Amino acid sequence: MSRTAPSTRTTTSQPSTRTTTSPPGAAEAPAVSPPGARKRTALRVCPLCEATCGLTLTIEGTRVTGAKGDRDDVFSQGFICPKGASFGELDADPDRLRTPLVRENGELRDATWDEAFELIAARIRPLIEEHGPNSVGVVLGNPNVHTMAGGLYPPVLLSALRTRNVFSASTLDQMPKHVSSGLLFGSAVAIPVPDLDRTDHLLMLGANPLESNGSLCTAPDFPGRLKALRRRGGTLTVVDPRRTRTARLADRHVAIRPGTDALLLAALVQVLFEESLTDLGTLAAHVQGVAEVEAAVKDFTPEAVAAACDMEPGEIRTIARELAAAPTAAVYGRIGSCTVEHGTLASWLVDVLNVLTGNLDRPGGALFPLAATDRAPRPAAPGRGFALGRWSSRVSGHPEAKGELPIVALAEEIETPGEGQIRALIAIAANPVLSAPDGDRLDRALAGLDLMISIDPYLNETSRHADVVLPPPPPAQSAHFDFAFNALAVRNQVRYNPAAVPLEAGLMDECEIHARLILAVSGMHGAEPSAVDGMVVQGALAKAVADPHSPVHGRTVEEAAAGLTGHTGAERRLDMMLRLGPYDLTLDTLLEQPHGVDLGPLESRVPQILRTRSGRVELLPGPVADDLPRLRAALDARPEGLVLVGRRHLRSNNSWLHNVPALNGGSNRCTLHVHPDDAARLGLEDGVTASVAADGGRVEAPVEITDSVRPGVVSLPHGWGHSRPGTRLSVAAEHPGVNVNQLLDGSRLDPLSGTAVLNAIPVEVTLSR
Ligand SMILES: Nc1nc2c(c(=O)[nH]1)N[C@H]1C(S)=C(S)[C@@H](COP(=O)(O)OP(=O)(O)OC[C@H]3O[C@@H](n4cnc5c(=O)[nH]c(N)nc54)[C@H](O)[C@@H]3O)O[C@H]1N2
Ligand SMILES: Nc1nc2c(c(=O)[nH]1)N[C@H]1C(S)=C(S)[C@@H](COP(=O)(O)OP(=O)(O)OC[C@H]3O[C@@H](n4cnc5c(=O)[nH]c(N)nc54)[C@H](O)[C@@H]3O)O[C@H]1N2
Ligand code: SF4
Ligand SMILES: [Mo]
Repeated sequence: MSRTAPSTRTTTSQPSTRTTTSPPGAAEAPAVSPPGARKRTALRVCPLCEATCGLTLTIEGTRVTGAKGDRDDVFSQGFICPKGASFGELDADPDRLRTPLVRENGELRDATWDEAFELIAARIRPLIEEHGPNSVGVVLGNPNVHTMAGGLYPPVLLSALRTRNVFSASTLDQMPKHVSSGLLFGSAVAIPVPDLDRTDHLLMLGANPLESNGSLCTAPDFPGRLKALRRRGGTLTVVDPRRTRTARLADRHVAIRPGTDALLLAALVQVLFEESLTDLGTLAAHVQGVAEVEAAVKDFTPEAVAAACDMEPGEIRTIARELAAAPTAAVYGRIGSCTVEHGTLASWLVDVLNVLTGNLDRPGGALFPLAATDRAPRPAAPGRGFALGRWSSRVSGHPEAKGELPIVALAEEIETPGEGQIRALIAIAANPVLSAPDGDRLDRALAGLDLMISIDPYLNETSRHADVVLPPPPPAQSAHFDFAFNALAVRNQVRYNPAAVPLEAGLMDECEIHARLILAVSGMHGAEPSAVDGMVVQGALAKAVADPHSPVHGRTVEEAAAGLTGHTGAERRLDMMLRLGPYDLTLDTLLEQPHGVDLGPLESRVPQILRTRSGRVELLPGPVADDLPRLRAALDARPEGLVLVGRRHLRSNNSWLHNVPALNGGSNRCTLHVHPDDAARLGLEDGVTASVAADGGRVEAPVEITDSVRPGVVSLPHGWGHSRPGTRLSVAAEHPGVNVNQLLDGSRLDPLSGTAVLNAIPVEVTLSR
């Protein structure tokens, strides 16, 4: 079928969704639907969380007026949550920027795209020439994993800039998992995913998929899949200091003391050895270091960890025995096991348990997905391994991980004079003023930059500091492909959506924004943006034609390039990746199958996926062994006072959905959850204002008394604190909430991954007067 065939179900003729790579600005469609505009539908994968549900959008004229689950979607089969349902409201948010902004005499004003990119080119090049590549910092935020532009262009930007000052939301999130995977499997992106639909037993730590809809485990209708696990006789154990909606679904809920999961997991490993319950099965031939792990955990008996975890030793033994006895089982840890003092050790221990019980890489256990845009598999061979700390941050000497420095170091790298000081910052889809520790300090640091550029649809707490704001169009006007989440999905599948409505006059496709930014920072301002994609395609094909395992081996680059289809540079790159990938797919195949292509259940990938130097799973990596004494020291820790943990709400998404009326208010509020016993002791009543103090600062929030938190634990959500001046977030500003990350000064982190400690923070809570 040809590329122009409608790939969405339309009831009127499909408008051209072709995006231009020539200078934009020409009117393509009216911004507001004419009265009586015909209704049609279009398919679009939801970009608002990792579940990647297929939506059917109702479109009147050029406006999205409704969104429901796409029943025919090969993966999500009609599932949707309230965030997906408000896609239209988000898309039409009147506060979204519809023109670039540039700073003039201290004030931001509307500008043309040409003005914006000219300003960037004129200001950034002299800076780089005078102060070197590290004078430009880059911050990549979470929505980059939810957009095509964010998947395709930041790597190109970083290689053009050659800066070491790279920061991202990963060091507020999953970097511990990347590091543990890098060390265990030789690849930071080889992340085993629990086989939700086939497992007999799921041990889940620090995750609340009934609110978050899942993370590092892409599974539309995660709640339904957990219920199905129970229905088929499987068991679910949830470890969480809060009795969450997920915990209420479980056979067993363990209200662990926050921050102690690594101790619990080490004790589970110890019991497996002590009671001879390890059984690696066919994996054994591919694993080294089992005896070394046994020796390393021998002090971590259930009796030794019980007091720190606040659990009974007998319960720990039972959990270990159940895990070993289950026909198949998966251990899965997320935010509450990552953004803590021992995040990398906990992430490592999760997979040590999967290995020792023979569940790694087998159906029903934890498996490595194979995405449509992954490289085609090749024969197993030792790899180069994973190196940590190849360089360090300038001011505090934090080691890099996966090419990034800890985001907690961003402010000091801007503030501290000297060679390598960050003078210009490019923030793409990132709001670290609210998402990262000590936003007040970051606020001051950002205000002192020579140049700041934000690619962001909103003028918010972070982008208000920019000298140039480049707004991407609303999601309905962007094509969509999940580069990140297909590689983390519980089933191999692939979907592509062209833009559902044409680009509004005056807006620019986000891929083109990125391409033009790359040209501007690399001294090529004025060149055609398609040149960026052309260079990437040339480079990738040159490698592929020389690679004996590639489907294009032996052909010329020109031949291979001539076969690519796609209306935009981004589409051609996607087509190339699909053709070089494992499934014999092309862009045309995906356009012909708009509800997606199911590629089957996850399959074994060991040893072919391993990239360690030994070619095996290296079960006790050196850096992990070196960090164990720090965990041993935690055996004796007994925090006296209260500790703080976070929480997510189904109708939230980090810091940026509070401007959508349907998602703000109701039960989604920035309150301090306090257990009734603690409330009584502290003299707090429901609704009073409490003052919460920690080593980084103090905030005030209304108290909500609930026994869903365990005694000794209080909880505040993140992403709130929309009270700063100079933003354009009219709805969010009405219920601003407080910024929980103001309680942190950035000094607490997991040393192996550089990830900020955001959970298990000692706090003092008092009645506010
Ligand atoms: N205390 C505490 N802090 C946390 C967490 C926690 O659990 N507790 N969680 C952490 C986690 S897991 C994460 S991932 C981080 C997230 O932190 P960030 O990466 O900073 O992400 P958001 O807060 O979601 O902000 C996203 C920004 O992207 C913009 N945006 C939205 N859509 C688009 C788009 O299509 N294109 C572009 N270019 N921009 C877009 C939004 O306007 C917003 O400015 O927060 C972390 N912070
Ligand atoms: N609705 C909604 N969905 C989202 C997001 C959102 O903001 N809102 N954000 C998205 C993003 S960026 C991510 S990374 C994912 C995160 O997805 P999840 O990891 O599922 O995130 P949370 O819902 O924060 O669940 C973390 C749980 O860890 C618990 N916890 C805290 N400290 C500890 C501890 O020390 N030990 C244990 N065992 N548990 C602890 C908390 O009580 C909480 O219930 O969600 C994504 N989906
Ligand atoms: S679960 Fe996630 S992907 Fe699905 S509709 Fe809700 S926000 Fe969108
Ligand atoms: Mo995240």
